[in-house]
Amino acid sequence: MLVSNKKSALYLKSYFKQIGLTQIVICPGSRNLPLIVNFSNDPDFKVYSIIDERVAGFFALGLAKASRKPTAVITTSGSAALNLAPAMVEAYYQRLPLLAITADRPEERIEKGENQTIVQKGLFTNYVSYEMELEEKISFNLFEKNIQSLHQFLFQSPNSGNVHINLPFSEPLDSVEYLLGKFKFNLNQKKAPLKSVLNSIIPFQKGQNVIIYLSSFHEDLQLNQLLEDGVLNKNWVVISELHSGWKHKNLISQIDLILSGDRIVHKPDILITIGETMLSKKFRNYIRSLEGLKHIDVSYSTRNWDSLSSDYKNVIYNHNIAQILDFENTHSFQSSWLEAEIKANDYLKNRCQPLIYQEFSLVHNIINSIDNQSFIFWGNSSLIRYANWSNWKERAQLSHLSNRGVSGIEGVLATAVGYQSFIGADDFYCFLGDVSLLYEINSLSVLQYVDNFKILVLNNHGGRIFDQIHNGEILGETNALLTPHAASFEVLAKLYDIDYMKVNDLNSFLAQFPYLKSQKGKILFEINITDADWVSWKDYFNEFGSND
Ligand SMILES: Cc1ncc(C[n+]2csc(CCOP(=O)(O)OP(=O)(O)O)c2C)c(N)n1
Repeated sequence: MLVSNKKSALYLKSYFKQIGLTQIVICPGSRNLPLIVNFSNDPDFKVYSIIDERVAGFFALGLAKASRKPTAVITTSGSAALNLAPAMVEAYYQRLPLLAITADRPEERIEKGENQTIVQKGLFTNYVSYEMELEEKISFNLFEKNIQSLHQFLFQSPNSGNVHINLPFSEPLDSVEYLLGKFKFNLNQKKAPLKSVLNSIIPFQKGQNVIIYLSSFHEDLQLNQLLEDGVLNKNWVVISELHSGWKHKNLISQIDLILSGDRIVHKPDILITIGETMLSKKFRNYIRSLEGLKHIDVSYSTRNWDSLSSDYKNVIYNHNIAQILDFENTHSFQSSWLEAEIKANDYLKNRCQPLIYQEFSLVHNIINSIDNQSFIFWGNSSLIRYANWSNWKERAQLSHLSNRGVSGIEGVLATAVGYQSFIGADDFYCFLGDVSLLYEINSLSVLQYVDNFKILVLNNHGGRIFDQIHNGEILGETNALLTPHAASFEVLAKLYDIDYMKVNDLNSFLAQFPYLKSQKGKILFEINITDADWVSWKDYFNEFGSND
């Protein structure tokens, strides 16, 4: 097989093969030629070529999210490497095994006026869980030794997080040789000690009541089983967001509605949070208002989320989670929360029937009408909130996905396409706001890697979430928060050769959405919301009043 004569590139490829890392996203460039040669010539790797590093980073993030396996994205040097930053930050907070492999110039050429050169050592320092540099002439033995700690890091848990490997290469970059045979590294994987278990035992007291709040977390059968047992047999109250990966008829989904108006619920003594950032600002404010509340935060790595309560403890998730969460609530505590949930759901049902041509009502209807087993990747901004307010709990077979690591509007489409390219679902939707889609137009180029993909775009002609959460009057005439545009999504669809459909009112939605559902292929479906259709969140639910 033809390979580059750079030893670091050669051994890295062999290591990836040995651990089954086969999905490689390549961003074209010169300095990374040794890596490109090695991966493109080896049929054991599935190689994607993506020009925009920001898109490539998120596409690889989607692959990693779907496969739960280390996935590599390879760039050339300079700003190309830096353009991976948004995806690396997202991977860091979602604890996904995204590996940024950046080619660099040799050390003596850095900061010497060379082209496409920046300081790449420590490029993502605050947002990377493991970083290393591999010298180009590295010996087999040294590589084996150096890779050992990366190996330990990657496989200590499925949620270890992201990695940056920087590889300096000197010229010539295109020297190749034929390689017969293959390398095998001697890799030991020590089991990580179950540290902190003993001092994690929490002294729950009889009569104290606990609420668990689940935001987005990696689906975990052990945890799901524990939660199910808790709500059924120990009066647990579990508030869940739609993308949490756990569904149960007795979970609490309508937290914003429950905390609106005068619905009385029992106050908890202890809050346990599991997962990424919390979507509900109303719940955060509620928790902050409770005096003497204890907060136990279960996470995959150490963090300090002590802003909700001064009595805070971080517990690292591990196999002994059942021993850690050893508590039982009073029956009346659980029933007060379940009653509030039933009332909220009844209210919601009445509020959303019949269907009206308004943003929330349409999102609610879409969740209720798409086929079982469908996947929906939600854009940030208003859409994920609408979805979370819907009765998603009743559609237990749908899979809801999101990028809530840092909640950016960028990269959602590219992540979704990466995810779908790995799972190849029959029905996969990505639902975005118009500004979010325009922000990442380049991501449409990666649709070439999927057969079926439906983009829903809620076109309310600007980033209208700001109309919901801020008082535009203080911003004067220019109101720079709003970004109205006259972009044509039809032209965009043409540009990328995908089908296009548009609805402007209730009748066209009712006629066209069932047709969209029945179709295969790649389709951009625009839901046009004019100012006349636009309704403030406060008006959907008089009691809501939540400014999130
Ligand atoms: C990368 C990034 N830049 C800016 C923001 C701030 N932001 C949040 S929502 C939003 C507007 C999104 O507009 P759109 O996608 O049309 O959705 P809508 O607000 O109409 O729901 C912006 C700019 C962000 N979250 N991420």
